[in-house]
Parts: sequence; structure tokens; C-alpha cells
Amino acid sequence: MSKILIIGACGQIGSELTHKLKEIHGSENIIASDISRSNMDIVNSGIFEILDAKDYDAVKACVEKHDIDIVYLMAAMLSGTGEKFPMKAWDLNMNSLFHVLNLAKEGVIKQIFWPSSIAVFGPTTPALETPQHTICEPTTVYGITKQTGERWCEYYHNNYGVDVRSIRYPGIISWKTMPGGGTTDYAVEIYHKAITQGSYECFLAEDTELPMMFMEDAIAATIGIMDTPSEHIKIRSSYNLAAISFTPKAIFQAIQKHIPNFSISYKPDFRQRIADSWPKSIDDSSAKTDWNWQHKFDLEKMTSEMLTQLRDKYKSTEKII
Ligand code: AKB
Repeated sequence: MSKILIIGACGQIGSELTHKLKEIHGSENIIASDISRSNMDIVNSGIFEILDAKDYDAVKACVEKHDIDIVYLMAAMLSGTGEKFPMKAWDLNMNSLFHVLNLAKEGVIKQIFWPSSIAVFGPTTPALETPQHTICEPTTVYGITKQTGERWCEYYHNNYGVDVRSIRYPGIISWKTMPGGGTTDYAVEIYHKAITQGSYECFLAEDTELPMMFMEDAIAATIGIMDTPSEHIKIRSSYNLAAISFTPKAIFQAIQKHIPNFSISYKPDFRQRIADSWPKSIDDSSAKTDWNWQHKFDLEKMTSEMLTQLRDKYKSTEKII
């Protein structure tokens, strides 16, 4: 049985991935790690290590201590926070990737999952049904780190045979753990505010269309690409991945069907410029062909699931309006 290390296990995607991998492989084979104990559910649910992804010696020691075969590197600074701390974003996003790529190059680990993002695209990219291979001129620090990372993943695969796999995640929507510091975070916040306050002030304009995905689909994609036989993985930079595209107005209207009195106002901030530089929809035919990717959740199904789960979560806290 392979031993798996998740770096950044307390975060939005890392936490749900950790639970799913435990279900599949058994808790004893999954080592969750993060820079702090910011998610007690993860800390208390199995093996947990404090780990700074930027520290090569610490990452190597953790990998050796637990005899790790596979690393999911989920630690990253996202687009919004990256614009505030450009050098920190570069340091974390690039050095953590080099550390795991080099451990694979040295034969210490066998397989890597590393997330890329729609942030690799920029204002010169075709915005509708953005192709797999197209112009990538990102204008955010986060996007630059993801684009550079993709180039290095492909380089390490081509030159050193490293089995690294990657997906360009769209905005991910989930109810268990909040996202932190992204431009697509509004699409999670809006559900929480609908339930707890009945109103939401959106930091993007009402007609800003972006590619999005429900967490269950994102986890299925992540595990799907990692379980695919290596010879089918034709793209070693990162795969386009798509599910649903919508605007703040469309998600507001979908919520209003369940909560008729819900209201919204729009106050675009610095993240509007980031959102405007990203695609509106993505062509993910390569992922469909190479490893049978197919999403399950549309806006209606996701909205219904989000509201049901969040109502349940907030029930005991008396925060529901
Ligand atoms: C962000 O908004 O920065 C992320 C992403 C699209 O990668 N959610």
C-alpha cells in the first residue's frame, strides 16, 4: 500500500482531499501536514505533521520518516493574497514545488500531484472555451508562479522521468472549509452570507463570468488523474478542467430560488481586475479524452447541496436568519 503525504492539508481543497484519501487508502497510510494546526478536524482525524513546505530539509525528513511514495502539494498562496505579498507568493509557490520535484528526481518519492489554475491565463488568452494549448500571459503573481510551475513540471517529466500530474483548477466551491485569499472566493462566501445574514456585498461586478466547480467534482478529478495509468497522461504541464461557468448575478438568482428575500449589492475591489483577466469558460476535452474526466454538478445541484449542508452546519450555532 502506498504512503501518501498531503502538504497543505488544512486548506480548502487539502482538507477534503485528505478525508477522501483516508476513505480510499485507510487512515494509517495518509499523512496530513500543514504549517499550522489551522483545521482541528484534520489535526485530530489521523496522522498530522507540522510542515513548512518551503523548508527542503523538513519536507525530506517528513517524507523519509513516513516512507512516503506519493505527495499531493496543496500549499499555495492564491491570487488575491499573492498581489499583496508578491515575493512571499513566489517563494512559497515555487520553492515548495522544486522541493517535491527534486525528491522525485532523486527517487525518494514516486508520484506528485501539483495543482495549477485558470490563473495561468491572462487578458490576451481567448476567453471563451479557452483551449488547452493557447496564449498564457498571466498578469498576477499567482498566475506567473502557476505558469512557471507548469513549465518545470513538464521539464522534470521530460528530462528526469518524474511522474508529476496537474490540473488547472477553476474556482472551487465547498461548504466544509473556507477558501483563503482567492478571487473566486465570493462564490463560497455568498452561500454563507445568504444563510447567516440574508444579504451579501460582492467584491466582483454582477456580470463577471468565471469558470467554477463544486468540491466533490474537484476531488473526483484529482483522484481520477492520479489513478490513471501513466501512459495515458499525455499532458505533463497541466490539464484544463471545466464544470460550470457563472456570474455573481447568476449564482445570486440560483440562491434566491431557495431564499426569496436574499439580496445582493456589488462593490468591486482590486480582485475585479484579476477576474477580468481570466477566462469565462474552459475547453477540457483533453482531460475528457485522456482520463475520462466528467463533472457531475451544475449550478442548481451545487446550490441545493451547499444550502442544505450549510443550514445543517449553522443549525447549532443559531446563526441562521
Ligand atoms: C483563486 O481565485 O486565486 C483560486 C484559483 C482560481 O486558482 N481559486
